[in-house]
Amino acid sequence: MLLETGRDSVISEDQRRQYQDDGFVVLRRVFSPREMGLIQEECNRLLNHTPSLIAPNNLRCRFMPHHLSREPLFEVFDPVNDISPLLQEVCFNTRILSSVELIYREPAELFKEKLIFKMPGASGYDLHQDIPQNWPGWPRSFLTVLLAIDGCHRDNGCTEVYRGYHDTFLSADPDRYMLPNDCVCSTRKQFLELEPGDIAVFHGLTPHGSAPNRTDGTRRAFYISYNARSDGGDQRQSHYMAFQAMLRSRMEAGSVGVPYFQ
Ligand SMILES: O=C(O)CCC(=O)C(=O)O
Repeated sequence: MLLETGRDSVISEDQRRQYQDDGFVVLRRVFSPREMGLIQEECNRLLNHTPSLIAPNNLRCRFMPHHLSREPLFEVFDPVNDISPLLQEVCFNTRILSSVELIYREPAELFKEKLIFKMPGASGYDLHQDIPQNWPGWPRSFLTVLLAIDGCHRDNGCTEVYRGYHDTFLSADPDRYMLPNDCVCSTRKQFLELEPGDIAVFHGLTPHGSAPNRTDGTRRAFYISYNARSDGGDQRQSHYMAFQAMLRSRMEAGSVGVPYFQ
């Protein structure tokens, strides 16, 4: 066990209410500078010492174009726990898990996890809701804990969320994942500006996106998603099987080479 033990839930009743009302909440200094040093080193190890993993045909990896040159930049490991015992420990750390369980008022299950390296110049994400409307059985209780590994600010493309839309799908077309910008009101936008060790929790229907990283440093963040146990139980394995089958058929149709998982 590398992370500190002994601290339980970090969410107050007021913060829980805020999550219910707004669809997101920010919790500060959940992990200490020492813990964040370990997590940052782990991200360096994953990026620099496992270069054979990072390939367009590896189903674990995705790339994002540079916002100006369109050059593809490595973006994400999804999943990552099977190659990082430390990040797996983060997903089950009681500070996170008991906060999520207080929100749910019942046990939580890990649904998926992804480690995003937003490289210098990487494009942002268009506005979307995480729960795909056309994916039957996707748990409605799906939420994401965003752990800031580097400082997340406006200049490096922090996640931007919109308050109070988390009880409904916004797209009129269930097959359209990305949303038009005018389906949300700009006055409801909040930039999730976070320091390393802070977390934000946001609901799977909270519309969000981000701007490009316009700095010369990476902006790493760990996105850990859960569902309430009563909402389908432990679905992580079945989710990844279905997700990778979808990626595989997309890649095969796009003739980018033979997909594999490593
Ligand atoms: O990290 C970002 O820039 C946003 C990521 C995001 O919106 C997502 O993964 O759903």
